[in-house]
Amino acid sequence: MEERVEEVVEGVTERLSSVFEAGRASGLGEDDISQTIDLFYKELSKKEKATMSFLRIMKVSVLKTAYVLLYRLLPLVLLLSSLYSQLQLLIQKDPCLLAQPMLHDFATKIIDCNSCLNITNAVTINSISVMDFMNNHATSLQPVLVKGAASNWPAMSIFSYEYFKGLYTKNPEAITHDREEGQFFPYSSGIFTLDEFLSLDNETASFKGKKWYIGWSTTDNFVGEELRKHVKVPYFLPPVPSEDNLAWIFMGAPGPGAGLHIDFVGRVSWQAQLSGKKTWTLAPPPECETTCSTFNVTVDTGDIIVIDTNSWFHATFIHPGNVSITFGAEFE
Ligand SMILES: O=C(O)CCC(=O)C(=O)O
Repeated sequence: MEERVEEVVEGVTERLSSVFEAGRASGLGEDDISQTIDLFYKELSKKEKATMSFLRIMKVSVLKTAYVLLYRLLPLVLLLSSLYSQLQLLIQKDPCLLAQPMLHDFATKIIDCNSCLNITNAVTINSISVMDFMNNHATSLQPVLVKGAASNWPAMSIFSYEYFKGLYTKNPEAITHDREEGQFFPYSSGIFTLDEFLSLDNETASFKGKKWYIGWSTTDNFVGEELRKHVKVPYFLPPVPSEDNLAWIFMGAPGPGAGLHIDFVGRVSWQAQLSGKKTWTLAPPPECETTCSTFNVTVDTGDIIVIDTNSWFHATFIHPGNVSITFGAEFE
């Protein structure tokens, strides 16, 4: 087929050149030559005409496609890939950026909606063994509320603003460590860093002034070891490696707690309610919002809740009464 096309093109080109030459030789001007070419074209056979216009169309389409790719799509692709690399660099420098709701779509996993399909509440349990928990609940998306599981922890009477401030002040390197390695959640408190939190004036610290609710994570060895003198691994979870010092602390006054968000943390989290009473609102991610339900779970003082915060959007509310203080971590 290719040979045939080439033959036709060669034949037409040769004849066209001879028409040109003949025209020039007999002293014709440009207009006469173009009229001659028109006549020449009319004399071409159907097949010759079809081949020539096919080639013309091909040439125009190839040029058009090249133009669109080069001038329209290429800059867009370059712009997007440069934005993507910039974003990757920013996230490498400051992983806390992933806590920004705007960036969650880059980070959160897409869940299979069958796994939240019939979940409309948390399972509430009074007592459970490690084996029962691991076999029947650890991999399910249904949150588990274990009543009273932290009620004999010393932390219930020890943890307070003054305790946390004293702990960090005893070891200033821990402040530097957690400022650089940890995350701080200001919510609507107007307190933006761990350093600011640890320097609150007495009135604010004792909730007599402006009310606040904040959270932070710690991976500092000293802080981790001290905190773990007063809290335990929940009795229904397997032991954690001793070097695993990650902990999340949330505390603040009655009223709104965390705004609706989804996490990007390593594993499934548990949280012990050491003081106050908190209601969690859990909502499925957008891909499951028509198939799965939104529901609330209320956690009383002394209870422990286990939630896959990477799969459920969550927001919290602290009930009127005591200040809320929680200690949480992740498990395998
Ligand atoms: O305890 C809270 O108020 C919020 C907890 C939270 O947002 C989380 O663990 O991701």
